[in-house]
Amino acid sequence: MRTLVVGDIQGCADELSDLLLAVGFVAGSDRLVSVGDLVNRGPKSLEVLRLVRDLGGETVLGNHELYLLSVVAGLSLPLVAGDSGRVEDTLDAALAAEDLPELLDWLLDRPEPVVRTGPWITVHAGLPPAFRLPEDADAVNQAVQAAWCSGRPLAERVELIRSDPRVRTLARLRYCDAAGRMPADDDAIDPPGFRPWFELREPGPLIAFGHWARLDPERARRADLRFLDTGCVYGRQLTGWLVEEDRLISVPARRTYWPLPR
Ligand SMILES: [Mn+2]
Repeated sequence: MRTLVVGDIQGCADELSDLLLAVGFVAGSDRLVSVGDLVNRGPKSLEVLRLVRDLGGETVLGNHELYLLSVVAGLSLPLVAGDSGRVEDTLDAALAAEDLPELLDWLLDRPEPVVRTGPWITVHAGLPPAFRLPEDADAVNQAVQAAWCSGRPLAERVELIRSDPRVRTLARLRYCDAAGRMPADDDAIDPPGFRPWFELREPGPLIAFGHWARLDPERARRADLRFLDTGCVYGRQLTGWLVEEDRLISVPARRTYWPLPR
């Protein structure tokens, strides 16, 4: 049995199929783990959710899954073509899917919906400097699964999850300061007083992460990091990490689905 940890897919179902083919992925025997952001901006979000679920895959919550939840719960309005100033979403097919409730349960009703622990760590964006393993991971995972399974109305459950500052940080962190504070502008490049989160953590267990298509992979080249977001939706590559062989493998995007911001 092999394990493939795949970077940000963002609706690029064709490239996910290409990557599975490239590694000779054996359904039913090999294991698939996603770093999150399965959906949005690419063309086939629903197909990606179904494919990863049907392969028995696991994922952690990315910011785009949190956004999908917000839209489903009526807490955010979906962005449509023509909205001025903001790019549109590509979640329509997922939002209309009859099996969306089952797909959301698959995302959230699991023991480790936010941070996957074990021989290595899987998280969407990163871990702040003081985040303790496994205690803090256990606490946020339990909080999110408990909220999702609380039986409360959907909007209340999603609000509980998306307003949890730990969830927000783990799904969005790029730069922070020594206290774990993030810059006001999420998209700023090298904001003064802040550093990439991994430069502020002591070396520790190996962490697989994504969420940062503009990060130079050389900057994250470290024995205890596997950085997997190579910007497939932006026309670059989809990358996976074959854990047992400790090998990165990438397939090219079939086209540019979205402009890389800035
Ligand atoms: Mn992300």
